[in-house]
Amino acid sequence: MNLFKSVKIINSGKSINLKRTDGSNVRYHATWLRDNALDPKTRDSINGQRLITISDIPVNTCIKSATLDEKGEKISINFLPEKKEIVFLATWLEKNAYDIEHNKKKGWISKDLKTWGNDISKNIPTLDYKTAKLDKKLLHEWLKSIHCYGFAKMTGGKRESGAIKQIADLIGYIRETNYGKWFEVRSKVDAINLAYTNLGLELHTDNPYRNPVPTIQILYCIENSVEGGESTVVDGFHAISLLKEKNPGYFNLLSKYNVVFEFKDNSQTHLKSNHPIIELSVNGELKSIRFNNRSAAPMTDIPYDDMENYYNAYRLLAEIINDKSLSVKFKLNPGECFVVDNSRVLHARTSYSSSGSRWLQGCYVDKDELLSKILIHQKDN
Ligand code: NM2
Ligand code: OGA
Ligand code: ZN
Repeated sequence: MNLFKSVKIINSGKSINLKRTDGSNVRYHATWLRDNALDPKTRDSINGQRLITISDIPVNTCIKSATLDEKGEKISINFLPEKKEIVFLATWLEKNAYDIEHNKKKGWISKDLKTWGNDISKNIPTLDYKTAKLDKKLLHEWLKSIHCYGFAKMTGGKRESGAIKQIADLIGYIRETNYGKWFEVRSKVDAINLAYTNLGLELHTDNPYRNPVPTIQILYCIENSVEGGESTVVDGFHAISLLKEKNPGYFNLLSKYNVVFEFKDNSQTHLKSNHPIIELSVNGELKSIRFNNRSAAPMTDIPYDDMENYYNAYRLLAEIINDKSLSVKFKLNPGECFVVDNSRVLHARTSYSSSGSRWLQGCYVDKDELLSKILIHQKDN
């Protein structure tokens, strides 16, 4: 495919300008190009890792000549003072272009993600465990939906302790915490955490007091013959977009100030972490939500003048989160589990009776491995 029709050196050799066949332009800096050369002295030809450092690139690096081949597929560049000739593929340059319109709106959501409300109820991404083991393609689709929706279910697992580990292994590496590699979610006396009682739990994300916060969470059902004990999930990113629409000032407040989250288990553990409820990356992308009434500590990082409004903002977000149009409610049956992206999707349970039995196991898994599996599968197909 003919991508480019001409190349020009600009800015006294500090950059090049490539004209595309559609007439648009894209620029690259000399230092950027030199840093990203793909020759075997710059990048190891076996593992692709960079062999040079920034200090190896002369500070006065500039481009002496830049030529486009006839097909418009390759651009060869001669760098001074090194006198080094490097060839770049047009497709590679296009794929890595940075001279583009960057999203500057605060709170934008990656295009890989789809937000949802109650409408997803009839269409919850669900896979049977045995099918997942047999069909790589369906497993991959399921993994992609954990990323895309931050929520999926798996059915048809064994109704026994430890079966959760087999689900975790499909997704990535277990993140061990003070609660163990995985934990028993059952009602017990002298519970160290309200999750280990039969009380209802309001919509929340887990472990906001931990840094980093565990990303993927699995809740796996072994027994659930109680009355109540139903699960609800809500897309926190959807709730945040609605908050931003309704009141941008409130959205700003919740992303601007840290709140404190804390967990104490007297003898063993004392975790404390300061983070905003709405976390944005430096480029404004919506990264995560932390929301947990049970472990929110006194807020001490919000100035007196903003505290009143901060509470109003917090209250409005809670109202949106609890709006029925956002929630997906279901009761887990033995052998079923649900998976959430804990940096995005909130979960809750209703209180349950002391008659019957309810036994869930839970664990955390690192999302980076999930994303890695998705990329690897895309490359292979
Ligand atoms: N458990 C289930 O983050 C929380 O404190 C929620 C977490 C105890 C691991 C419960
Ligand atoms: C948890 C939790 C929900 C449930 O363990 O983190 O929120 O259904 N449990 O018991
Ligand atoms: Zn929880």
